[in-house]
Amino acid sequence: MKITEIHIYAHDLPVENGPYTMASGAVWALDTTLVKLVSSTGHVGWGETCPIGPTYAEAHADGARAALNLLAKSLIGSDITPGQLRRKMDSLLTGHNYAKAALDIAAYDLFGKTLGVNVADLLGGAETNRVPSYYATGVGAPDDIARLAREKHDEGYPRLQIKVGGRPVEIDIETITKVWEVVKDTGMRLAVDGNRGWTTRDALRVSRELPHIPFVMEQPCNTYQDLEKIRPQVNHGIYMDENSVDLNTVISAVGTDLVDGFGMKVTRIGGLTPMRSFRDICEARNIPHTCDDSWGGDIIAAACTQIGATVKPDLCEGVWLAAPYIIGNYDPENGVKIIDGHINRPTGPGLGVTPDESRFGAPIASF
Ligand code: 0XW
Ligand code: MG
Repeated sequence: MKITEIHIYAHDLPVENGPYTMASGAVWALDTTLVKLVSSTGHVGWGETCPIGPTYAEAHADGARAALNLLAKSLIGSDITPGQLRRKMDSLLTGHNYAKAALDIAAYDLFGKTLGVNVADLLGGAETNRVPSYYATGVGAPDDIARLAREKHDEGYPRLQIKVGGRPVEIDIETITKVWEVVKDTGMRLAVDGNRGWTTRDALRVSRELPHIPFVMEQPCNTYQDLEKIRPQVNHGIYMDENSVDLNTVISAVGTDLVDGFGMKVTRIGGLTPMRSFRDICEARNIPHTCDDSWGGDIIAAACTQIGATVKPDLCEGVWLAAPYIIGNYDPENGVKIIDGHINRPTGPGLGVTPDESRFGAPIASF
């Protein structure tokens, strides 16, 4: 089966009750890019990629669209199987994983819809139809974040990610301490995400001053080398997020015992094809990880949920979705939602969601 049409769409996702804040700044609206693949059998598959602004990672919306334009014109007539598509894309463009990811996700959706098989089954099989999520707080005042922690625990979230960085580290220490006072007897797991915002000095100080609080430090500092520097000196587990840009980096980080886990983004690593290899590398070394993305609507949400459902349950640190910040769903019927801190996995063929494409307007490019 061959790809006969590719359409690229741009769509605005305003942040409900924004802004969303991280160490690197605040975002009020996100610019997402969708791709629609049509096959020679008339089946349709959707993909999406939505960088959270231009400074979170080496990714931005116009960059995704430029790369997708370049790729799409040479992919008409290619086989729809994700593995073959992956190699073809790599022969046309080096790097740009976050753009290729949209086509890779669309190929899984298309392949699944063509076979009448759900994407989780294509990825090895779902362990659950109720996938745990986690809540990410944003950078905020200590008392506000502690209040939010209680609220999210009561809503049923099994895990909380506290955002820190970009301000005096004393406020971060106070925030973590106040959250711990609220959740310490609840079993709620904690990650403290610096989003590259701490110096190694700050990370060492936090770990020294809070040895009794069992959080993991997610991407505390800017570089891979920063993590190597603090690794032998901290009390807390280290999770890598932004630095894990490709499978090669993941193999090095796992193989050298640099990290205890990952916050992983499906689009950063290049889509569901490399994400399934990542999942298997982690399982081989018993390493927990999330299955997230930086932002995105129902297509990204479904892709993260499908792969998240296939992770060995005791290694699954949850699937983060932007859904709480987005008004409505692309798919009015099977849109992906978080209920009681968990996500009901869409079980229909492909990703299990079918967007109402009238929401996206006319394609910005068609091939
Ligand atoms: C919480 N997230 C998964 C969503 C935002 O894009 C940031 C990200 C993270 O963990 O860094
Ligand atoms: Mg993170």
